[in-house]
Amino acid sequence: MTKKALITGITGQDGSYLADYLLSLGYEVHGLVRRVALEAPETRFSRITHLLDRVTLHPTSLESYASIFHVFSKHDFDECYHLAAQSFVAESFADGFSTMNMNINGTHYVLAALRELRPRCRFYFAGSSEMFGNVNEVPQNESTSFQPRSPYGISKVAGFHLTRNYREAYGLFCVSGILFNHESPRRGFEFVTRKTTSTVARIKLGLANELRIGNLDAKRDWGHAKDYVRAMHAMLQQAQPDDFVIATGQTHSVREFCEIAFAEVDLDYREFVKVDERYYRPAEVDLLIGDASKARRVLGWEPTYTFRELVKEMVASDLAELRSESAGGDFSRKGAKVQSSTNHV
Ligand code: NAP
Ligand code: F7E
Repeated sequence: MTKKALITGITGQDGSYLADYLLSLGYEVHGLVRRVALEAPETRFSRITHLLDRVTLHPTSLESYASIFHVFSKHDFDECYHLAAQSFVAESFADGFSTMNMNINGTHYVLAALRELRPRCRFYFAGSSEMFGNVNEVPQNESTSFQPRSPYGISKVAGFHLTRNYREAYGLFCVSGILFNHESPRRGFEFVTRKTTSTVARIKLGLANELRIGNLDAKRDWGHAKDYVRAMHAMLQQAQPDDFVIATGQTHSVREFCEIAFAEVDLDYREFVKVDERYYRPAEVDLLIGDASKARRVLGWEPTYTFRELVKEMVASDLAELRSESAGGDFSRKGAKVQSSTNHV
């Protein structure tokens, strides 16, 4: 029988790759989107343009229990991937309240609606290496303690505990993936990798002359989003619910990322990168490196992209995108299947 999956955050980097992956496996894919997104599909749906005619979208507010309840009352999903979140750490310092409200309550509402209406539906929570924060162990695994350094990290720790509590208290199949940084050509422009590769492309084409950036010494375990969405799916196929770290096991500094990205277009990053204090965070996570041996052993999961391949793909994609924009590229609008919700939400 065809499996039916719901993805919150389907318009984001991971949601779009996960939708691609589940469709390739024969799933019926549904997504929750903000109502406002329907007003500007050209920008809001840019990552899912290619699959709009193969998914069903539900305009829903994740800040309203009634709105989420309504979707679950109409549809019996086999799997729910809860990816929607305010995901930019820097923004969480600027507005901790909205990050907390969205990330914690949104997760709680989805879990509560599942418990009430669809207790058989399996649930995935998008946990994060930011939960480890000020790490007391290198590399970090499923037993490493959480010492978050940002409102974003704190909100993810709360979501992680909520997810575990619903599993233990109500017997729901609820799991958290503790995913380390993962990037791609679909990454948001504000994250350091895409900010770098998009600016490298602009510099190469003569449209910019510098990259203003913050802490070059921060180190991250960067993988490719395409690899990481396979792990999300694998977690929901297990006999027992459990949490997993997903990471490459290698760490690189922001400086190394810049060096390789500029070198891809035969430029020396030292000539273009300008450190700007505005991009420093009030509290930094200095070093992240994950130990995904449990995922390798239990899920049979392996990353397929190397760090260099990731950087190369992102630079090439940004160059191609910019060249096509300069040549007058166009957004082709496709019809999405949008299910109307009730008027009161
Ligand atoms: P992303 O590209 O920023 O996508 C976030 C998604 O959440 C978008 O679909 C966005 O919708 C939606 N969203 C944000 N605020 C919302 C709100 N108030 N109401 C409804 N929807 C809202 O993030 P991502 O990189 O795909 O990450 C997916 C999830 O994994 C997030 O929970 C993130 O925190 C977590 N995570 C990411 C990484 C990583 O390295 N990428 C690592 C660990 C965990 P709009 O398009 O309408 O804004
Ligand atoms: O920063 C440093 C910055 O914003 C990476 C999210 O997906 O991964 C992501 O969070 C590092 C930090 O990602 C700039 O200080 C220097 O040390 O790309 P980022 P993040 O904060 O690691 C985790 C796992 C998530 O869960 C999050 O949702 O780069 N950095 N200069 C900079 N960062 C940015 N954004 N911009 C700079 O100019």
